[in-house]
Amino acid sequence: LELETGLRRAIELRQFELHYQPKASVGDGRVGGAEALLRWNRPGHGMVAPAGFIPLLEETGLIVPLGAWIIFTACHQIAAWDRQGLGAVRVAVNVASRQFASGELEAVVANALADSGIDPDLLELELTEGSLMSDAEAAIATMRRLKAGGVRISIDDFGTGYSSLAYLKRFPIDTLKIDIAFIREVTSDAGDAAIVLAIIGMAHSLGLSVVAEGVETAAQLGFLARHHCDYIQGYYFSKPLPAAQFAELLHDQR
Ligand code: G
Ligand code: G
Ligand code: MN
Ligand code: NA
Repeated sequence: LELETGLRRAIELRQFELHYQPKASVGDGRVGGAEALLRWNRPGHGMVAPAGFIPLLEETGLIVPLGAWIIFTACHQIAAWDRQGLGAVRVAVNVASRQFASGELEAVVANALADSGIDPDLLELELTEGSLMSDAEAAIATMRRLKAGGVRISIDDFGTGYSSLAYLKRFPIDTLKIDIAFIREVTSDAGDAAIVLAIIGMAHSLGLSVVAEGVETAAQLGFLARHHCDYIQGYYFSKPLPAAQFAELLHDQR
């Protein structure tokens, strides 16, 4: 209850911010995008990562208005980097199940795109298998309307949920993000290596791009490069960064 009160106040007091973790192209090492990750600048606790409070935001439904703020903020950040001459940066935002099923998502996205004036193609929505499979037909309809608005869609934590392959081919998505669980031991565990290769091969056959999450070592990157993974995200390249630091990184690579 104390945490819930804290979260409500945090929204009113604007204590949330977004950090941005670079996604680097495996081919040339350049940063073309980022994943926006929520942080709570909680007085007396420092910068709090969301694993401990996202579930409560979902339970209470607070994730719906906060999720709208997240999409709005990400779109305006894309516009700001563009104005600063830092180029077109694609930003992915995580969409919670409850937010995906809220019935408000398309309107929220449309408003954020219109208000920021960004190219819709620069906004990516990361959806989980759980959001998509609870009512797959409804999810396909929602995704089609979102895609009609020009945004990109990826499936997050791919391989840990329960998407059926039959649906995968029907989902109007652009990208699969391979869950960190398969990357961690990809260079030493033959089973994980086989799964990662299968995901990359299947994604490319379906015309999808692939992001590997949680890449921490040069050996993991080497494996992914040899097997034609498209993008990496992970501490090997960079932790999630405050917007100003992410801008410096963009500036340095120009
Ligand atoms: O940085 P990390 O500790 O940032 O994130 C922990 C978990 O919280 C991850 O599963 C991530 O998907 C989730 N998360 C981070 N930011 C957001 C967000 O803006 N919205 C939602 N729904 N989940 C988020
Ligand atoms: O949305 P998703 O569940 O994919 O959230 C990504 C989570 O993974 C965030 O909590 C982020 O901080 C974390 N993360 C990003 N890169 C790495 C990494 O290289 N190693 C580990 N252990 N976690 C990472
Ligand atoms: Mn994610
Ligand atoms: Na993930």
